[in-house]
Amino acid sequence: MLSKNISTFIACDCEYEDAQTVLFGAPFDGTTSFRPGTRFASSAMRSESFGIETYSPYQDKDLEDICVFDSGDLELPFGSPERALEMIEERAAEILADGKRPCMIGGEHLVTLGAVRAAAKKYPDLHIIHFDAHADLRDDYLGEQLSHACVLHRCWDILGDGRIYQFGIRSGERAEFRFAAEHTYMNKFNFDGIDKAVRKIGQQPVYFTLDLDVIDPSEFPGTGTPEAGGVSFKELMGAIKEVAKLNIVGFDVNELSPVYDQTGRSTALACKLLREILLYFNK
Ligand SMILES: [Mn+2]
Repeated sequence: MLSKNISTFIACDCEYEDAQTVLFGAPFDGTTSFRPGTRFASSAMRSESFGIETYSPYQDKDLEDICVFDSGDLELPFGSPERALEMIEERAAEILADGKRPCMIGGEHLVTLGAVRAAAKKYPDLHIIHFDAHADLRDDYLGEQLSHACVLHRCWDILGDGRIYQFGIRSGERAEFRFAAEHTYMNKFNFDGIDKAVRKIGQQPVYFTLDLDVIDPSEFPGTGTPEAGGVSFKELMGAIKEVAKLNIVGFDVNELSPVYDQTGRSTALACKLLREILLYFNK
């Protein structure tokens, strides 16, 4: 008998019941302020993931030895951020209710809000670790509160002061940096102080959101809002190794835009990074 052609991220073909981590795609880029295209990231990452090895020489671990279930992409409506967020929250909540950890592939960064809403309901003492070039702390963008430029402000609405830790930030309006000084822990430009943050958070539950544009555009050009002066892949790997010490209850990678990835190197980087994250976070 022949079997169905089912596309997953490489080696993420475990049974749902056995999986500790459940992957899903949130192909939404409806509020992207500059250059859209992130809706194609999850499908591009699945197909390009077969260009990387399942084995990590960094960790001497293999995706074949851990249990990740890829539940595919959500079919998100165009033109309704709120409905898209509801569907993302539903999916994340279902995974969390089953005692598993959601791993979401964006999409633009707004998708994070759906998963954070679900995680904060299950874990009222939730914290967020946020890697990004952009502060994403605007209260509104052109009058719209549900925008990828506002996503961390919306998360703050839920979590309040002192629960959001931001790293690598090098872009935003003055008001966002003032907001950060009062309400979040922000480290500009790099990952200095990540070890301190990890110690401070301890074993409280953490949602980790990784906007891939934190990486320098020379290494990662495939994104809608490239911002010069970013971190390197190696620096990011070091920071993720620190984050892995935390109690990560959910995470996402977002803002890969295959449309601007003419050479394919950004997608290849994102795939390798996701492999490393899945292996680091697997306990
Ligand atoms: Mn960003």
